[in-house]
Amino acid sequence: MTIDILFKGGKVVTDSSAFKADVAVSGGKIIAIGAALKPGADTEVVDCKGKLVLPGAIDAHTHLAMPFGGTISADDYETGTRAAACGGTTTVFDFILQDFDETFPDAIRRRNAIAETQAVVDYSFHIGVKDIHGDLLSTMEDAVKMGVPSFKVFMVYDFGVTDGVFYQTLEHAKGIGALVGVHAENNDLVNFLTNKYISEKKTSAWYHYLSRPEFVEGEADVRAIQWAKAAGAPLYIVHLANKQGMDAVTRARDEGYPIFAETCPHYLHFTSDVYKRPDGRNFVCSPPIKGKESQKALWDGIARGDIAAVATDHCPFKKSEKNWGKNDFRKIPNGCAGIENLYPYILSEANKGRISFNKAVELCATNVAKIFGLAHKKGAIAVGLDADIVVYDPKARFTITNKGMHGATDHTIWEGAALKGYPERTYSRGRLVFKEGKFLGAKGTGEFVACKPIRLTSPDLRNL
Ligand code: DUC
Ligand code: ZN
Ligand code: ZN
Repeated sequence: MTIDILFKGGKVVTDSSAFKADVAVSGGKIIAIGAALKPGADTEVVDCKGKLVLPGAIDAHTHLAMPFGGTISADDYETGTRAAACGGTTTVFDFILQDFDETFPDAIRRRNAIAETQAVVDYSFHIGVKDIHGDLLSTMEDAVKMGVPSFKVFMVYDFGVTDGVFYQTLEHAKGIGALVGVHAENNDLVNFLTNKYISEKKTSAWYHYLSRPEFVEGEADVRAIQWAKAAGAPLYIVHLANKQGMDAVTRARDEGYPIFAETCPHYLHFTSDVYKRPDGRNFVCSPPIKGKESQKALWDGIARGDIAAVATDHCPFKKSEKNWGKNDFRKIPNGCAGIENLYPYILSEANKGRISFNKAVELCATNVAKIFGLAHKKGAIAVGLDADIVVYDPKARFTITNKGMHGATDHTIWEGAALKGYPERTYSRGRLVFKEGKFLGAKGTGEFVACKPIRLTSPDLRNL
């Protein structure tokens, strides 16, 4: 087989090893990994000396062009995936919010019609469940057959579900190879605390945090785990941000339950103090960023292996939209940009010595592929997988600025953050989509990735 691209002389990093090797790519796939591989006459040789050769990240959690908070999130499938590519992310999972009375396959078709014309890297979906009346729940099987075996319920927001619907969804999902994710916060408490602070004229962004403090999320995590255990179903807790929830996840996993937790870079880097800043509204997301103790619990959870994945919850809004809530935190659209910062931030933390590079790869790529049923195509540097490859320069220095980002947002909560190391190149199925700060991909070249049915029966992903 002719070699199209040869990554020469770099250090290949997987979730469990790191070794000097060349990586050969043909037809968009990795075809060989080994010492001193020989290029053909037409092979493009990429000099990777002093560089790491990594699998592209898989962002398990994005909201692209999502109607939310009285507007639509600022990045669509084109600009969002463009930013992803420039941060070394080669697959994104986007949330489709089901419409009321809509079957799950119809929801997939509705969003995929847009995504397939816009995406610049590969993508897949989770479905946000709003309505299971009548036969709607049974259309989950068809979604699984279409390659979308992952669903999410919200315990908050006006479209959130009751505990009964949540439980029914878990029970139904487990038998058909589907996985349920959950946004866990206690809706009644959020409403009570919000009304209380507003009636006391406490309206700044700080009260967004105080209306959704640690226990509001922690209680819901405990409850969600309780339902999953009772239903005998696996559970994926999205954007975990608090210690009580982290402890509950660890306990359940120690007992052998297939409970998986995802956290986000903003919970690992910032604390709730950001809500006291004059621009605190720009950090408003839900769940809000918590205090130091929770942040430490999340890093400890990563070290123990009880955080399975780090993803962005990318849901950016323009400054002018964030400003709607200058004097009323209820009017701030919830969400922040992060899709371009995920891999650079986590890899930088590895480069600074907080975690290993293997762990960074595990959290941002390999585990995500295993959990969501796409390890047959993505998530590792391995023969037969898609050539989704990042060449990473550990010596680079990078300061995040909104100007240097490639999405459609006009500000970033990461402004000024200093990173050690940065992606130099990103390849999506062997196509160069990012090189030395410049986007080189093309609209509509990203493809839908069909995920396999998900059957997680233990907390251990190592043998999958
Ligand atoms: N939280 C956010 O901050 N934005 C999007 C949806 C969510 O749950
Ligand atoms: Zn959420
Ligand atoms: Zn989200």
